[in-house]
Amino acid sequence: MVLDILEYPDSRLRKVASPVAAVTADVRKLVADLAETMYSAPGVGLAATQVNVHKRVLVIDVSEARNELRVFINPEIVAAEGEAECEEGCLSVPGYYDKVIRAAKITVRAQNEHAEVFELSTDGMLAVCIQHEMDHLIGKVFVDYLSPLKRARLRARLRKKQRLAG
Ligand code: GNR
Ligand code: NI
Repeated sequence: MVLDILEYPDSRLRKVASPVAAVTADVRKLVADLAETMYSAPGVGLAATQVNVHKRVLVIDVSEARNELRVFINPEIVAAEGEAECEEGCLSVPGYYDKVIRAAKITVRAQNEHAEVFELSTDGMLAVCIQHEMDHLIGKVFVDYLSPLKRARLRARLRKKQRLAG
């Protein structure tokens, strides 16, 4: 089922997600819906927070063919090193793109949809995406990293968009 995606500055994007106690059928249904919503958007990742479900679950597919779904339940970053800048966008901030500096290499520990614990060390787009999605789970959006001036301009642009829509 394709779910609605919350848009900044919706206050529900600020909620902190709770850990998943057990990977039940409900959680697997959430994973399937997140994947369907991500592919339909289309986006390279989606966190449960963005569909107003406040559980520590996210999905990512950075493959060109869109056939390498990665599921992260209760993700934790266990190591991070270096810095890298990447132009980011977000399905919750449609039409806005800007550079963000994050860790260049990370090791993340999580569970998959079968409740199996795995550890992944990665860099590049996948590392960026994991950090971007994990921020959503703690109520953080990539525009929080922008300068106050840039954020003020973005807010003005969004108010104008809302006025035109309203
Ligand atoms: O689709 C998305 N593209 C993207 C591009 C650069 C850095 C991060 C991302 S994640 C984003 C989907 C999204 O909003 N996930 O939360
Ligand atoms: Ni996002």
